[in-house]
Amino acid sequence: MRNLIERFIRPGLVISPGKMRARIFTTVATILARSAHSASAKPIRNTRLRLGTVAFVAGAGGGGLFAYEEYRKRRAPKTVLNSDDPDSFLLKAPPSFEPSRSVTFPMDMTGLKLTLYQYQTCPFCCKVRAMLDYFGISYGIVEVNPVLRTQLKWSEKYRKVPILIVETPEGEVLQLNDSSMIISALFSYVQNQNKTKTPGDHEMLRLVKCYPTVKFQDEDGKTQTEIMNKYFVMEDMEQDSKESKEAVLSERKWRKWADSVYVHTLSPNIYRTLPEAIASFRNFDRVGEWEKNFAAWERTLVIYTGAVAMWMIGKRLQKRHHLKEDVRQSLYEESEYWLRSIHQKGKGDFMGGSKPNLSDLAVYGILNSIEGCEAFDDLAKNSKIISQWYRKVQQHLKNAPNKVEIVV
Ligand SMILES: N[C@@H](CCC(=O)N[C@@H](CS)C(=O)NCC(=O)O)C(=O)O
Repeated sequence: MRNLIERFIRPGLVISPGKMRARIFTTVATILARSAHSASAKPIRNTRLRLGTVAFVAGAGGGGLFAYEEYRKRRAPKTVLNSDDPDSFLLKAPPSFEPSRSVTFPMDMTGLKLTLYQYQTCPFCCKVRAMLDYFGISYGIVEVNPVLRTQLKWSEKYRKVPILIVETPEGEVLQLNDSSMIISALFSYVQNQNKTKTPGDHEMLRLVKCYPTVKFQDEDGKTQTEIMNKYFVMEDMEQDSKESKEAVLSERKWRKWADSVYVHTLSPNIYRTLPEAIASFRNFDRVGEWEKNFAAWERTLVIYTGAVAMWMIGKRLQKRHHLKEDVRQSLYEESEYWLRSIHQKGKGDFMGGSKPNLSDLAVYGILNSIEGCEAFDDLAKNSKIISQWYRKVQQHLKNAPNKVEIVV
């Protein structure tokens, strides 16, 4: 039985599932034929014994087949169903929503017109804004109604925020989905521009094609989508030193940690109890200036239905992401882990050393999204992350290029 399974499940052996099944059937049939042959070649003393052997081998074969199928479901490489058309980034025209606010940096040399579709207090949107502010890239903001989401109706396939609309000087209109992809693509663009010193040399479309969306079936057969390379900054690493390669890998690792671990500690904390969930939504109402963008009934609807829904969802998320019974402890522990890792690196106040890198900006954005909530105040009292790191990133952001905010 073990041999049978081992024969098919050799690590590193990639063969198609069809071929694999055919092989199993052939082998089970061979074993059955061999056992029948060897049984008929010798004098038969006990017919029952022979039948028993055949039944055992057939059972073992069936068991092996079952075990293999189970194994295959768990281990099979994710089946790529299709990857998006490379031109799927292109829109015929920008969506018709006018920004309600615009952030302008007079020194912005990108030549791009950016419009961010966002929720002011969504951690992924805060990550994008932190990056844009830090590098002095101008943008307009369209605040999306979190319940009705009217402002996203134009987006055919993707219905999450942030979405960034990029209008290039050549007249192309691009739709960029997913905070990490947006950050990587924009950062790559700015880096390349700085290197070539040709602000007019636009290559945004070429860059975004490095981040295709791929659909695949996960182990439970559900269709999932993934944006390839979203933590990769597209730049020439050939001539870079070993030290800077390590820095690139570390930045990538921590950006991924921010999205796959740290961000998941937020919701169960800010929606920990129903009163806390309502208070959090009231804070979003205030910080997001909802009174400017939404009708009074919309705000009330969002605050109360949102709070009840998120309080219930928060419990599920707590289990799914294996947070502690006292969810605050998970928030404190992950925050301390981040801070400790910076200290262990010993290169400066930030993960990026003496100045924040993209992972610092990602973790900052995530925490910034809950500033004003009870969970943030508790974190400030119970972890040094706020005083020793967060406020320092905030200071760097304040020192970033001159910023002019215009409320339209
Ligand atoms: N991986 C995405 C996640 C974006 C995301 O989940 N955004 C939430 C808001 S915080 C959203 O739009 N949710 C709406 C929905 O899931 O339908 C990113 O990094 O941008």
